[in-house]
Amino acid sequence: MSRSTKLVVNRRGFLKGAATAAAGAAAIATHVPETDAQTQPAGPERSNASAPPPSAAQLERDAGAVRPPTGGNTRAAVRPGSDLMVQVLRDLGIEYVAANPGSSFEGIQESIINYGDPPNMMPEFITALHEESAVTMTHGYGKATGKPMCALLHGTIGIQHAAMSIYQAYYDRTPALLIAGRDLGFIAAHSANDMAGMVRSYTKWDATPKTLEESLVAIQRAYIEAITPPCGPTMVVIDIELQKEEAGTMKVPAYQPPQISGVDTGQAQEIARSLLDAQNPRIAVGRLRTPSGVRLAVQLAELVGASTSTSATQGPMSFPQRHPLCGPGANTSYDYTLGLEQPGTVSLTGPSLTTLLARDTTKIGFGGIAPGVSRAGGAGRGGGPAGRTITFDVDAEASLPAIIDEVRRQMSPDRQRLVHERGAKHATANQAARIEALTRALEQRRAGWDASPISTARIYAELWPLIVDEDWILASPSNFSGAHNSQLWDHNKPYSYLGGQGAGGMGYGAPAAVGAALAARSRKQIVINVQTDGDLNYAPGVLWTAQHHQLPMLTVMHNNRAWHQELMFVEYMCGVRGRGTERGHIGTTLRDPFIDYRMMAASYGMAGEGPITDPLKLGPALKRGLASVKNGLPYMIDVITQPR
Ligand SMILES: Cc1ncc(C[n+]2csc(CCOP(=O)(O)OP(=O)(O)O)c2C)c(N)n1
Repeated sequence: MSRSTKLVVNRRGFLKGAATAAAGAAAIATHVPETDAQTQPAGPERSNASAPPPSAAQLERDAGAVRPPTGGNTRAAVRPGSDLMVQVLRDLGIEYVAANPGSSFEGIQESIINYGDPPNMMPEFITALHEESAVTMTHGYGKATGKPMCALLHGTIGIQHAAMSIYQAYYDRTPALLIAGRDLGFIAAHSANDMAGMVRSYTKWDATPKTLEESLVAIQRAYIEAITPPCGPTMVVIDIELQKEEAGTMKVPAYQPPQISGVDTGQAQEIARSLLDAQNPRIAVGRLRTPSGVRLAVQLAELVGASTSTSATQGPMSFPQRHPLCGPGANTSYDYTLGLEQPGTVSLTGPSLTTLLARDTTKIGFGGIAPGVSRAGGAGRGGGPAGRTITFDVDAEASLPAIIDEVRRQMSPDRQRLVHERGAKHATANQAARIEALTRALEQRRAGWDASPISTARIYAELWPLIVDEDWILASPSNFSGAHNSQLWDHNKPYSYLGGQGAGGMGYGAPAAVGAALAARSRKQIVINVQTDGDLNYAPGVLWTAQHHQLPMLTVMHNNRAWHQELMFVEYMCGVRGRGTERGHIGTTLRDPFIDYRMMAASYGMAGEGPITDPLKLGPALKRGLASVKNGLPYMIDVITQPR
């Protein structure tokens, strides 16, 4: 497909760089990462680079000095195309669309807020102060629910602001639906022939439809691609003209949910037989796709009386941490291990069966690997003795119903008795191991209990009794604040802990917590955000979003007044070079002046308190914060903490 760029005078009467698809070009440009080189134009043709320099008048407009034209050339459709686009989102169950406003999607925005009964509901427009935050909200929401939410991005510039967040969601295998508005007529500098190209290497799929009908199909397809494992963000670029077009009697196409492949019947029979024949089977559970996958994993473990491992303390959608079968079990010599979405599983681009050696271990799933990235798995990994491994590159969640059916079919009274006996022994052993680990953990967390700056362990320890009976989500990554939740809290729901940033990019914690809080608001849950200070300062405006939309989010600052991770690196470098660490704080600390986070939150309208330096004042502050959050309003507690 080839395209050309030419200068034309548009209906609004000024010059623009317009893309014209060559005759016969495919109507929708789509990609999958492996084939985009074949489907996308290469080189300068893909951009406006060949256009002559913009005129003075255009530069004025690009800088916002000229108001958009009104009247004649703005089409006032009776049934605008964007109403149908919003109807598609509604039919897909998209709860929220987050965006920082931009005229390239003014049609869609107007439809969200005015179309339907009631308007601005399913989806609701969520006001973001930065595109990076808007997309990270979809990341947090996606991890909390297993479903995509949507973000709107304004032209090339909105996509570039959002790029890191898109990359992180992709790396984290989180579904998200991104719609980028394009207006080739109004501001050429915000447009390009191939806008999605900027993020193509870390989106799972994209399209630039050429008609309204194709736009509706493309939104549906983008949703399907986002939720089909390996999950990831997808993008549809939609021209402003299509949003404003008169739809007439056009119908919204019916949505067909995807059929997600699991193991076939023969494979399910074999896995069920292995689980039932084994004397001591093990199920190793990584990150499943949705809460229903977690329910199925619990069902299978209980049916076969297998001890299980979980990744619930590393991220969402895994086995409940304190389920009686979760733990090493009564006997750690496992003769058969079934791995469900474990990191390290071989990931290919489509379902395929790879028999590596034989069958002491069976691994199902795409593991902890971003779509399109493959990593070698190895025989004998997964908790079993070195032996033969079979890997099925299909979705574990979609495989579980067939395996469960087969286990039920192959179950005999003798096996049932064995399962009960084994399960009871595992439960006793796991409970004892848990008490021992908890006792040890509590003992360790006493260190520095009364210290000021306040210990990070104390924050988690004081929070736990206050939230134990609530339906909570810990949305923020906890590794920088000691990961004390891993041992002190019980991660018993698919969404208890949402895990890390995805690809380690800072500026994630607060917007991800806001995304999770959007999910929480509709589900009567609460969100805990233990917020590192460096991370918050990338995009603090998201606090305003939390306040504006009245989200149940408690932010407790882990305020160590530094980018402490980097301080440690720089001090190490000073040390190994033998020049002393005295100046390691330069460029790595947030002092002179200190930042006042209570005041920052207050300026966005959010209630809060702090900075707290006296550990005795922490507990009462947390109580007040939770009372606010349970009342549906976010709250900020600034705590001056130990570095880690
Ligand atoms: C976008 C981005 N920029 C820079 C970094 C490098 N980096 C890694 S950790 C870190 C410090 C983060 O500071 P803070 O969130 O306060 O956590 P702390 O290390 O103090 O616990 C930085 C800047 C990064 N990971 N991502």
